[in-house]
Amino acid sequence: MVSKKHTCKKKADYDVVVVGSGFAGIYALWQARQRGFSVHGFERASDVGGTWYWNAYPGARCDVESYNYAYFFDKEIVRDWDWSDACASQDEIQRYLRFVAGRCDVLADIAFNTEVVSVIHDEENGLWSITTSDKKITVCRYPILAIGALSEPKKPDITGVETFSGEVYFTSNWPKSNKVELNGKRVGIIGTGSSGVQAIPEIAKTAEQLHVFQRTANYVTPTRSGPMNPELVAKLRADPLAVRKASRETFGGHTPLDIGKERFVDLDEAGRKRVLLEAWDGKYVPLAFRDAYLPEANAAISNYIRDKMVEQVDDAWTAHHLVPWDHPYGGKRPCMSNVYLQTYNLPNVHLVPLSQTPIKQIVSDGIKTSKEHIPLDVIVYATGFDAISGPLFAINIKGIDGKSITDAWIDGPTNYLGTMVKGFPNLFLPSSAMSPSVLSNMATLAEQQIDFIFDTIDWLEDHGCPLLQPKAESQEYWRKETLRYAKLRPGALTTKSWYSGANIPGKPRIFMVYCGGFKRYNETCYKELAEGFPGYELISRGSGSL
Ligand code: N01
Repeated sequence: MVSKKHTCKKKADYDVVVVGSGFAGIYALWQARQRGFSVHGFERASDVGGTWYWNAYPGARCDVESYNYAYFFDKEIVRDWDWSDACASQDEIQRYLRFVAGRCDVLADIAFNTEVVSVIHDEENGLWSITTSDKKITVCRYPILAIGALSEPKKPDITGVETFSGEVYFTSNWPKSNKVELNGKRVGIIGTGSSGVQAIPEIAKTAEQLHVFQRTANYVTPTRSGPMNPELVAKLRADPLAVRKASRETFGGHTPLDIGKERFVDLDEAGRKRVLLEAWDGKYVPLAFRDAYLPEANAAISNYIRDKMVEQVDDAWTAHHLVPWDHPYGGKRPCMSNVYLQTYNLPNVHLVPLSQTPIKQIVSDGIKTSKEHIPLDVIVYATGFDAISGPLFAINIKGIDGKSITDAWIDGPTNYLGTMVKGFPNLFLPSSAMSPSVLSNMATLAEQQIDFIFDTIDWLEDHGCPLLQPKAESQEYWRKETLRYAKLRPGALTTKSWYSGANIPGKPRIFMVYCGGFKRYNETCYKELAEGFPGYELISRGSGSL
């Protein structure tokens, strides 16, 4: 089964095993095939899609533009897929990923409904053993864990969770087969992050009463949802590879379209107001200024959004509590919706700000706050994820000397260039910690990281198939770089967010996203490749460096 093209003598079932079939997983399977490797995929869901498979809650859609949050590696795929909306719904994105997987002819390579439970390094042979939920072991040379950064739901940490006798749903694992019927029911939803903000307006349409339990208010700006612009589509289709190249040159990995052209520092008060108003109307207020990352520009943007949020809510008390006064724009992942705030003007929707009236306990027929007992038929948890490191910790991953990833990262994630960890040679972790991941366009990142991973694998094949791992000093350098850029991002180190693990009790507080920009990240990766991986060390066997 091992491919003929490559000369490596190590015996394995496959050259490459890909775990997960979201954006990165599908592209990894295709790249492996293109480059002549034997490959097999595992997926715990019954279909492709990753995050777009599981998060099928009402209202789920991409809050950034789908034509941008899409693959660009294949001209025909770009030509043949029509988005029905600039910000496509969850089911449309899942259908898109199925379409791409079909076009890439990788569906038959994936074992669906098969969860990977352990990934163990075989030091003697320089291989990896993957054990799946059906107790089978698959041996490979290059495991790629394309399991996403937001695939391990946070377990509810509220007293009395198990006592509730009504219906319980999680936005992160919304039922697919049995239709959820909320019509005429008293629903409580906990959480007002991106998922809650999208689900609340939809649930409010049918629920008899909807109580929203909000711990922290979030910034909510308009989305650019709406019909596709034909001129833009033509532009993207004309030369997808050029679009991709240009996206990798930007800060966030987005197609370089209409972001702010003017700099905050060059404008007077009236000029700044004009730019903010234009940006709000054009629905790109977060990027109103070219230097939007500067603290003064960020403060102006934050205040502008707060004012705009207040304007949309009729009741002054509700408006005040829906506005994030405690952190700057971007400190937490901002939310986008054209309908969220107006939902609170409906008579059946009630905000419960937990800063004023915290939840005391969940009881069999509802939720008790410090002020009242709220009877409920349904509780929806939109409480987020054990992000970035959580999905890796859910798998028993063991590297050199049997050391687990959980132990290696006991004080927080450490790696080099966001994809490889010392002690886990030839194990690749796309969209993991210390990469631009969730602060960039994840689709652009999926293509970039998988390209870089396979360029690395090709290099290893050309150099006698050694094992590769980062040097300790490279990891230390990358940790410092990640921290250096986090310090420049307004609110990154002062806001309690899942970016730094603050949503999970006991999790080490480390800012886990590289925010030095996509361009710099891409250049750093390819400088390593061009220079023969000076930041890494090669291992011939066991754990000794060559
Ligand atoms: O999760 P979250 P999410 N008691 O962690 C609250 C992506 N995404 O699923 O802020 C009470 O953001 C918690 O409160 P607090 C996107 O990257 C993308 O909404 O910790 N409340 C918060 O309000 C996003 O960032 C799209 O104080 C509790 C909420 O639950 C990421 O997924 C759409 C609580 C969790 O918010 C995660 O979003 C949707 C408790 N014990 C999601 N525990 C796109 O459109 C938690 N909370 C692309």
